[in-house]
Amino acid sequence: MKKIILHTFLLIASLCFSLAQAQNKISVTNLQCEMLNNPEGIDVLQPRLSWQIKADVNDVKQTAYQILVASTLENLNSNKADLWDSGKVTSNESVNVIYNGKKLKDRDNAFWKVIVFTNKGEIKSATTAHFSIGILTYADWKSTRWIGYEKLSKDDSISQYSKLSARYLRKEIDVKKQVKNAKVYIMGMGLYELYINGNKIGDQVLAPVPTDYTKNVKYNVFDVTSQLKEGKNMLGTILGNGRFFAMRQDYKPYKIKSFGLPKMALQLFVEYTDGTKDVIRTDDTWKLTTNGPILSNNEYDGEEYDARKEMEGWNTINFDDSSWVNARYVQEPGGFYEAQMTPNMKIKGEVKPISIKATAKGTYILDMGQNMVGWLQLKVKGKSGDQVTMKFAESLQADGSLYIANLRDAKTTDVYTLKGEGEEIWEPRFIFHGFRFVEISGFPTKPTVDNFVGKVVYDDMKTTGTFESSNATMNQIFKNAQWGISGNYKGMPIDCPQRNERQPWLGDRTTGAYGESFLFDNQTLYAKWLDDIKYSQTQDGGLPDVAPAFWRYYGDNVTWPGTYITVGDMLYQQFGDAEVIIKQYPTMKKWMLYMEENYLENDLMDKDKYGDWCVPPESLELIRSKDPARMTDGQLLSSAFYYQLLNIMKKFAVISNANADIAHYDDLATRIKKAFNAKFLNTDKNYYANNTVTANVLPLAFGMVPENLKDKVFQSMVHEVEVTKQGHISTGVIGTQFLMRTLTNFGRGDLAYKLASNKTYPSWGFMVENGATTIWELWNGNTADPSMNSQNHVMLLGDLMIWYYENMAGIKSNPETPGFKQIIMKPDFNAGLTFVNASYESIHGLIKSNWKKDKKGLEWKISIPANTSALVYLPTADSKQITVNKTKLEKASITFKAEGDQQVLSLQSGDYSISLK
Ligand code: RAM
Repeated sequence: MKKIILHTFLLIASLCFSLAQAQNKISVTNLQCEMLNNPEGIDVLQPRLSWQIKADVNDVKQTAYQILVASTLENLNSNKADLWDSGKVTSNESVNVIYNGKKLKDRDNAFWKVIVFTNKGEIKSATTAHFSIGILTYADWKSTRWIGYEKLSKDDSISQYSKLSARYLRKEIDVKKQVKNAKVYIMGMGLYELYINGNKIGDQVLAPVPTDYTKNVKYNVFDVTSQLKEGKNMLGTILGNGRFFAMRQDYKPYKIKSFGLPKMALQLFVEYTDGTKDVIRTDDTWKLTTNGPILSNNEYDGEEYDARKEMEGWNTINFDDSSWVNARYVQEPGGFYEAQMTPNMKIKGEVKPISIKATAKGTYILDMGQNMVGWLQLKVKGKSGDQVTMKFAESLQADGSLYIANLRDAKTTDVYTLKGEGEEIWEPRFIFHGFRFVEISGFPTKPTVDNFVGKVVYDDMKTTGTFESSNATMNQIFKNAQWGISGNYKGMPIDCPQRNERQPWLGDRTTGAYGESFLFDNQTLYAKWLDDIKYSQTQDGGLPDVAPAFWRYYGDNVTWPGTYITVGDMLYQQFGDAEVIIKQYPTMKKWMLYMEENYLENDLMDKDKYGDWCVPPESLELIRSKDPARMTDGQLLSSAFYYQLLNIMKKFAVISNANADIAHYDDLATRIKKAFNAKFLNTDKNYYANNTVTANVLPLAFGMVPENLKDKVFQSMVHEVEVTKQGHISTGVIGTQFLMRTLTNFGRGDLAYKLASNKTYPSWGFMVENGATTIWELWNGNTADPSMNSQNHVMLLGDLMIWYYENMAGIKSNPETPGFKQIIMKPDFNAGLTFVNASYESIHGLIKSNWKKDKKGLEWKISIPANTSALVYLPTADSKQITVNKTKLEKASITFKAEGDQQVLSLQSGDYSISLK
């Protein structure tokens, strides 16, 4: 009976849907599970489901949804929701709806769709989506053995410049019957490539994402149903080093973590059409060789490849492996096994070189025209044994040769030895470089730019933001930021891609991650990073400055580890991700208490390590300033930060249902604020400490300044920026994170604009003027000592990108309704720009803000995604001046109110053309 009712309901409903779809052009798309498209092998049993509503008509609101989840596509297509039929749920939530159906288990498959009920009709999702559960039970892994080869070959070395040849593994398997469904679960440490019958599985590169392998090991899952055939099949893998067999083995072993030699574990799970099943697991019948063409692969030093050693057909059944050995059983890496819940890296683009020039030495200098991260593909013809060497660097010296001093001891060199069989095309597999220039030597003929293609490599995430304005410098800074941010995503956010460092430093991303989230869909990457940080916590609660702690820096300061909390806040604000907060809250709380118990003295936190890192120094070759007038007191930094973190923790306590903690955070915050003002606020002169911009901007941004002195302290800061520094930056990594928004929020958007558009030292524009195509590590990056001077570092962006979007474009998520459920559109039209065209693909859909201003007035076109709304601010006290979609505001059916000398319009979803005359 129930079934009949459901079917009749679905029939009537589907008639209504087509009607609604035809009339209103509303569609439901972008179905995601755990913010991933059709993920294989997820790590949770109650995943979150999200969808987007797209509409060509205005004012579309979801009133209810019905989610149908089935164990097969056939079931779903015939509306047999055997896993979960949510029923019609009255709700406007279209993101992060928690699965609440039949209990799922290891390897279960699920197919789903959603019916959305709106004020404009009912719509079913245009497509169906899929997810599968990983292997969550350790017992299901138990009989899968780790295999590898824990010996060095004759050319390998464990040294400062470790060399290790790649491991090649193969295993012939017998597929007995017709395959209905096959999935492979692979842990290949440090990096793997997987082949079936000679074909590479997936288009990921440098997989899996790096972790501290003693804490957690990520497995990747692939549906390989179509790759297997009945009869004999060949599985093949290549194992590279990645972060597992670390690059600098005998160099500071107490500091640099290494995990051993590469190893792997794999399960191939096969279900036949007759319902029977088979599992193929790694064991010592797998064959292995270290004598393949990849002689060395070392992230800092490069890859060496000898094409003469290629083993034609090694990953197919027709190959003689009699010279190979049996793989050995080796120890597990130690960490928990977890399905990787963030996409791997991919080749995300290609760059054609812009020039190639011969040098007096007989080598060639190739210019990519862009400081990029990835590698170079080489096309070459020559004799067997010819050797092409490619050395990578970010810039050139005055004499036209590579500038390599800032790479420190990274050799950044790829070597390709030709087999001499016609045109040979090669690119490395297990390394990457940060480079714009390449020195080519040993090329057998005269190379041209057509012999090379740059491959741009970063995590496979969507570009979500565009930005263009009337200021060319600001536009170029935006492009540089895009290149820099994406290039430094390597399964974790790293500080730089070129020198012998490349570490996931926490402090570089405190608010940077938030700005980045407008440009790239970095949600799953940062959620993974918070797990890395969680796993790096010491027993008593301490957190490191680098996580995963490949470099072991446990210095117990506040500003760097505090990023754990601010990035959580970003995920909540930008993506509405409350689950991540609930998951991380206990670890966050433990760290906050640990710091309080160990380092709070007289209600102040005296634990700082890096100061306001990298302020513009007193002389141009310095890396770090020694001038007390430029530096900000460490106790001030750590106390202000800790105060700010307490406020965020208050919010998290509510989200995590830990309300009992709030009183403590509150009490502590009140005490710190009091002690802070007593110690640092100079009430005669109305500034903090030594009156650096950073000393004033933190208490202003964090709401620590007594109400009656707010304006005065702000004026002290303005005087420093505007008069003393003549409209230039004087802040480092800490102060710059709050600078632009604070200037604007307190009414001096024009001064923020001056900083953003400046071309003279120190400024972002100065980098652009000096040929930068990414963001430098140092304001004086063109003159400073090379020992710490990367040309592709994103930490100095501070809050600049947030300011571009929230304050210039006017695209901000209302903190009350995280994830852009309600958008605050409040551009500062008077800062100095005359137009902005910006867009942001939020989790609810595409937001656009295009405004232009001239003597006649303001024209503003905006798009608000379906099922969201916006508060739109117009700079006039007189509502009669406003027209919306050619109708006078007062005659349009739009709610609005005056707020000071602005009008605030409450707009529902859709496209609007607003003019102010
Ligand atoms: C350097 C890097 C990094 C920074 C640390 C403190 O190693 O520049 O970005 O966070 O110092």
